[in-house]
Amino acid sequence: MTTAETTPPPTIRREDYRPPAFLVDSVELHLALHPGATRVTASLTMRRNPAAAPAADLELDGEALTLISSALDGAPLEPGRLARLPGGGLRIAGVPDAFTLRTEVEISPEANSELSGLYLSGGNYFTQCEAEGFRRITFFPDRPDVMARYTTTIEAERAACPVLLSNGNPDGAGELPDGRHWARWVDPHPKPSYLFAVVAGDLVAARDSFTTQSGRDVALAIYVRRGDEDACGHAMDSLKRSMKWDEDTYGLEYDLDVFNIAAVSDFNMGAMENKGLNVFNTKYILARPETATDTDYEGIETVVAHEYFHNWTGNRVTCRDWFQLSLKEGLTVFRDQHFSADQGSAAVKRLSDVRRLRAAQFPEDAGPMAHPVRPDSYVEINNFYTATVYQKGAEVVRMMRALIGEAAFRRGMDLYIQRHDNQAVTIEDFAQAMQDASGVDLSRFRRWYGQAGTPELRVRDAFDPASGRYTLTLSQSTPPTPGQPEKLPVPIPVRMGLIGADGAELPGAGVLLLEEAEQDFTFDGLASRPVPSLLRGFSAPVRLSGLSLEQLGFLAAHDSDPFVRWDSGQQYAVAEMLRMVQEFRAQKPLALPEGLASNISALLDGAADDPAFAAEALVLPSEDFVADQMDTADPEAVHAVRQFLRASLGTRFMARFAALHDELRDAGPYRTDGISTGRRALRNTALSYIGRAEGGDGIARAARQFETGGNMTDVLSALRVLADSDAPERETALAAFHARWRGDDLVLDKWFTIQAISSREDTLRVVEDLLQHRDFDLRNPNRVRALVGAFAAGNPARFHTASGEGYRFLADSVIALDAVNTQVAARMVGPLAQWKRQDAARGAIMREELRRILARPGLSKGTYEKVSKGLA
Ligand code: 0A1
Ligand code: ZN
Repeated sequence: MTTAETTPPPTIRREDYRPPAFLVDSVELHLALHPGATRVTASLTMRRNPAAAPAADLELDGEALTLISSALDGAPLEPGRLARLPGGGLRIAGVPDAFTLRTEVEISPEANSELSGLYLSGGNYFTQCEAEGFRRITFFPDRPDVMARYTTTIEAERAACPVLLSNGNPDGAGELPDGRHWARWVDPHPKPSYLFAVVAGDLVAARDSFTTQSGRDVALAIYVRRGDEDACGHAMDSLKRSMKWDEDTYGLEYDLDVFNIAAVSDFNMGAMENKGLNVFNTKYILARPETATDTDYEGIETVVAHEYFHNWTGNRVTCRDWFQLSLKEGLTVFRDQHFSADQGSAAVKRLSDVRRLRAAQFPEDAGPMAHPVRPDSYVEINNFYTATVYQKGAEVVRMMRALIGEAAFRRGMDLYIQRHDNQAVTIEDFAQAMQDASGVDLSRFRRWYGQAGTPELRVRDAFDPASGRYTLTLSQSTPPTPGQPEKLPVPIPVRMGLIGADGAELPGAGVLLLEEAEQDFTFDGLASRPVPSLLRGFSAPVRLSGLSLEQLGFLAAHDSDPFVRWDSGQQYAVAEMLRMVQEFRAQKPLALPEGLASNISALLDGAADDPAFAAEALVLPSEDFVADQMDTADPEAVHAVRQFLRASLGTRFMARFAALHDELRDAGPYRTDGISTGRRALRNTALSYIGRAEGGDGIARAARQFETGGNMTDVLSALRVLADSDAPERETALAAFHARWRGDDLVLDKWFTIQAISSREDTLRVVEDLLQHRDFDLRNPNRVRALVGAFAAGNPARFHTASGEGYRFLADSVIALDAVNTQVAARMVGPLAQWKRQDAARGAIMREELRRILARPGLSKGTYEKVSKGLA
């Protein structure tokens, strides 16, 4: 895992893909669990791959394994035929065409702070094998195109581990001497090693069942720590709705007798789709009204659906190699977004998906780690679980569906699964199925998979009153990205409409397909110049420019498409904020722009009709989003402008915000339907404005809401207002929150985050103190993300403090983390690598800090890749 100072780790290239020399038909695994020394015995039934170049020797991946014994077809292997490979793998010389290999290794779950392979969390055993964790459990050709049938036997001490779980269906259990017991699991479906899982420990299950469309009963269970079984209802309900949705939408039925989920508090990511045994970060399972926010509830629904949907898109049909990661991830995100949209307000769901794409993926696509949805090379695959592979990948699938139509897309999915069930395939195979099912030529469209960078879409228009002809000129270009200086045009579906001066929709709405660098589209028979409504529903992941402030204001008020209405309002605000940033830099006094004020006023007028939409639209564009539109960011100026606007809008509309805050109080029990969450969102947006207003009673309101709030959404919104203030109520509330929730790690994460993202000037000091807090733990990824991640990625004003202390803090954290958990460490580097966006002075310090990290001996290859690419 670590690299010598002098030799940079190797780059893996897509073009170097070769089929595996040996295949594994079946795997018989036996795990004897002990915290410090677990014995893993693996019997692999193997044969030469007829489709591969012949190889004399067998090479297996392995990492952090102690080899105890090995035998080929029952005969112990003489040491002379065995060699250890540099990374820890094994080479066996001169193997026959077909054979059974048996190896016995020892591993230490206790010593595994990487949380990849088999590890301990709170005394219980969990595994994480994607992408390359199985090699930390046993010697194996650990690559997704080797698909095998697994039988797994687990044995452990009964008292410590009453629950023993693995993939597939249960197939026997029994007692052993010395208080130990065993359980066997058989997974009938061939799978790649990254989908292997074992969970063992003292867990309790919340249970339910689901009857599939063909009438089979599936036993559902969610395993959690004792005491948490009452917090699984929302996850279970989301699971059953996902199972039903996949049947209704794609005819896809679950394929085992049991579906198990286990929740763990120490986890590198959100969750993992292991076959029949999903492992989840507790953050995406546990929810009670008093501990989880509306955002948490939404996250649970989405992630449960995502992992469930992987059963077909990812597990039954898997990836040939890791360059194809978006084959499963882009498609599965597309599916979970579609599912969530179907559960509530599709329009509001789309806004928040787009907001997330712009916040995470657009900057990535414009930065030093920019890569195509199907990358060409990597050093550490764990660095490529990115917003580009996931979110942009989903946008590409979405565009494909728009191009070929819904019915053809469904036929394409059927064909894809029918053709490739139980295979490890490529993105090309997916595109081919869509092309064959639709008859639409997608050859140009495939550029979306190979080209990095966010296309820029520009619009010009002209109207000829004499002929009534309106001409829209659309042009596109994609900026250069590392390794890709020249870009080709990509097909961009632009869903659009035309709006008349009175705000009415005119004929001519449809989808324009921009395929060339520039194209004209004409509309005849118009009485006057219309306003174009472009990119309805955000029909393509591009940056749109060319509309005037006036047109944006008009669209924000009149368009029938909620996405364009929301986005035009946001773009309007961005334009004004950029202008104000210039004024601030020129030390001119700031004033509230009347146009912006009247947009907000109009939103407030209509707020009651659609509170969820109003809540989204009333929030000003984030500091990062505004800075992202500048040639050189100015975090201080952007922060000052945004705070000024929040305060002046709060002051101007105080009475109306106060009325919303009073009227929208929850009546009755907590509910998570779209109406209820929309009302809470709007109410808390109002509170946040009042909290900044001059002469307002925001602190008193927040303090009251903090004390009496009946759910975490309201309590946390109130605490956020207090934590941002200098009021004495701040300390009292933070202390009370800590005292009340110190036993609940997910809630305690919120306590860390709220302090890390406070706009107060002393935030960095506070964060540094929190790093020493007895409840802080560098080994827990959620806690690290809650404090270090939230500060570096969620508090631009304080992270980019001119002194460079924020940068030093992050570099120190990365260095400390790299010795504990390299995956989490590498993921923290991002904000430092964006130095080109900052001014020269900040950029120089950021580079200095990156160099300091790079100079550390024994740096992991993941962190090395992020830092060295960040410096380039
Ligand atoms: N396949 C999972 C994501 C995942 C990736 C890597 C992990 O460990 C390093 C864990 C989870 C998903 O898409 O949900
Ligand atoms: Zn996934």
